[in-house]
Amino acid sequence: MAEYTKAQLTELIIGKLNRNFGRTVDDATPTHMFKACALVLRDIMSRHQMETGNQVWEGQQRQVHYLSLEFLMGRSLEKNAYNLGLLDTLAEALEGLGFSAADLFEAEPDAGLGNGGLGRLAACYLDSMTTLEIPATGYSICYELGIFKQKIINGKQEELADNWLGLGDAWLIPKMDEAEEVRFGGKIVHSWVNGQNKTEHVGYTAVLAIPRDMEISGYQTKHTNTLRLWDAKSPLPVDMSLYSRGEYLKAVEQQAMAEVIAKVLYPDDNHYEGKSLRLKQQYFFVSATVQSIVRKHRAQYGTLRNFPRKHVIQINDTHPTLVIPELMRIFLDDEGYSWDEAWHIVTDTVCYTNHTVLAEALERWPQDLIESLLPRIWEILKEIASRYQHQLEGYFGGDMNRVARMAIIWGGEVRMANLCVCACQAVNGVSALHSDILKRDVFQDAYQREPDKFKNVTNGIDHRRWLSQVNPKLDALVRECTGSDDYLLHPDAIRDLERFKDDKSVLDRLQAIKQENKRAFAGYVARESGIILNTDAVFDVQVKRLHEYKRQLLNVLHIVALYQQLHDNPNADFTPQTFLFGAKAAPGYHVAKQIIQLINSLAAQVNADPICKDRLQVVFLENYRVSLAEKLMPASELSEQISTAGKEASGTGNMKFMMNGALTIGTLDGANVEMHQQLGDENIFLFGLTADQVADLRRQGYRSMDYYHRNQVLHRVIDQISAGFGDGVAYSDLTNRLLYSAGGGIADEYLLLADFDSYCQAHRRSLEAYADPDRWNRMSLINIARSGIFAADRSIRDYARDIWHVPTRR
Ligand code: 26Q
Repeated sequence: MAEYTKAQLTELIIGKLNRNFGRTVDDATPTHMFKACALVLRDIMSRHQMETGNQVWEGQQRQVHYLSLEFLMGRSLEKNAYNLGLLDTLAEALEGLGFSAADLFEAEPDAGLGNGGLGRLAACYLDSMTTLEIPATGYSICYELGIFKQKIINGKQEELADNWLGLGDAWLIPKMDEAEEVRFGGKIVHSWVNGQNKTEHVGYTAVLAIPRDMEISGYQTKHTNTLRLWDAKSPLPVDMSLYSRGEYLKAVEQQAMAEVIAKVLYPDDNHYEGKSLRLKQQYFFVSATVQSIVRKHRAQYGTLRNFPRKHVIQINDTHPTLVIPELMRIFLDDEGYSWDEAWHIVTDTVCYTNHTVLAEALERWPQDLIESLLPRIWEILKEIASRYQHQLEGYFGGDMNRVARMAIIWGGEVRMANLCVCACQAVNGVSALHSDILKRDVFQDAYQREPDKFKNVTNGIDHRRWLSQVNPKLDALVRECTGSDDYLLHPDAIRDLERFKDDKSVLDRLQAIKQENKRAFAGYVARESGIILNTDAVFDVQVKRLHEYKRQLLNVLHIVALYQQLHDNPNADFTPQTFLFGAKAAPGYHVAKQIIQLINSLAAQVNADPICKDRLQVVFLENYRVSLAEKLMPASELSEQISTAGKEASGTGNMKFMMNGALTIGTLDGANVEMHQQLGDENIFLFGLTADQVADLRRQGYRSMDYYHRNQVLHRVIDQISAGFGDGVAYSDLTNRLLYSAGGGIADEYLLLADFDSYCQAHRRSLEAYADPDRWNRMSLINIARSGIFAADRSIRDYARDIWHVPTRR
């Protein structure tokens, strides 16, 4: 793969500096240098793309189209250099030019086109699909502003705009000639022309969708895929002075609509809000994508009859669901196919992945909104819904409750998940437990009718990025112990590491690597924030979006208990612990923001208390994001995965920690269940109610107040939080939610109090293990050795075999 020498790369970089920026090496800034390197790698990938694209075309292979409103790509320069086998050569070339590769990598802004797990999963899957040589394209929106930057000011979250283009667009190639037009509003006119039904859309507002393509490299392959990001532009020129009255208003409308559509990523994670702009974003990207796929297909095959054999469309949660009626629209209105012909093609093509069972995250769009914004789509939706309704009535007979539960349009709303379940070839959950819950609970009626439609594909992560790239010392140890770098393309091979579980020298090296990574991370934190982390303490880490179901507040309860214990017994033995948090809250999620403030109040209290010195430390890491996770994972020792059982669909952070040798304290939720299956009771710190026990307890009537009264420690912790700490901010709003029901909700909806005692015990078990370094290091090694099945390559092979029916490399 290393087809370039240092001299060649140097020449290419200088060429870019000269031609694109009018600079010599001497007057180039790091920004120029970063861009020049990005353009050089981009050219290499474009060449690969042309070569492999031709093979795909000639082989007429089935292609995967991965539709997602989010791709949380992070940084690309180091990734692409790694995949192309140019990491060392590039570093040498840069050094020769007086620049450090590490500094340039660090200068790249994260492409933050996603919120959290769902978006990062899509990014990991692009890497694996490309590495496994699957012809695949990702589609999303080229948001001008990605996920906001988080500042903590006076302990509170403030949001800043994330203007990532400018540097980040070095990777993007605009393709004006592949623009598509997307139509909103207006009216539908049906007429008969020569005995044929003709459908016409009049009075609409048009928006131009322009692709800004990002080339995606794979590891040790020339196969190259594309992430197509749609930018929105008005179809009219900016100067509107010449327009007559009617055109003028239309023109202003079109400009306004175009400017706003690709402006900003919605920062809600696991929460649905029926905002019309969000619906416009969804249709904009879906319509442009479908037109683009169909246009290329027609150009290659001249017919759409073979469409399902050549394409599979994977929809990442319900956000791109409108792809279903949009495909119908094109087959019916543009191709003139009958309803049944069109329906067969569509339903043979589309597959759906569910990522959540939280009721507040299920998309249900008001029908009036859809009708006025997307009149033709609305007609098609009504037809799909009414035909489905008939089938259901036939199948379930008089059981109108079930028919109502499964309805696509109900009570003035369009239910996207039900539409997906109706129309898709396959429906999958993202962990074994989650997929079971979908079958037994959320989609139980559909499951009874069509059991074979329901599948599981447990999530995975890009292990080349999340182990080999971010933790080079561990990567070196793995290679040495397993005797090769086979694990990079065959993640199962990492299992070989287990042969060294009783090898004292390997265990010691593992510990030394962790210690060095902790120091490196502490250095970074000191430079960025001035905070000095205690690297002799256990690094206990909870990083993920802030959500009540993820229970950051349970973590806080435990820390407050430790704090009180220290005050009660200042001279007792105490294992030093540093608790690290990182989390963004959705800007409108008030409770989540209060929890962030609480963590910061607690941190201020604990870190300033002399009793806690060198023993207890609490740090809130500002602006948690992909590039911060990359520094943190290698330094982590204890991974907090403590969601209420049944609520976290999978989790993927849990896998990143495991691969980097952190041990997990967690509930039997999401993919933790499968981690436990791999590890056994002895290599993970499990606690808390199971999903079934949670359901039982809720049925019996959960009373959090009983736990408050029965557990003295818990009682005191809650009283302290309610009163607040030294900064004078009281948190009784938060503690009241744990103790009292309000507004129809139940007290302590996520059962923190029910799990508190068990959680504290699990922490004590973890400290016992930590006190015995050999035992801890052995557990850590076993975690790494058994993490192979959580590689995204495994997930993508599952999708390829069970859902997409496409071949993979080797
Ligand atoms: C929907 C409508 C309107 C506005 C926003 C949204 C929206 C946006 C993002 C709804 C949900 C999301 C994100 C969900 C998400 O990240 N889910 C996570 O997916 C991961 C990958 O499968 C799982 O590992 C996590 O368990 C799951 O929480």
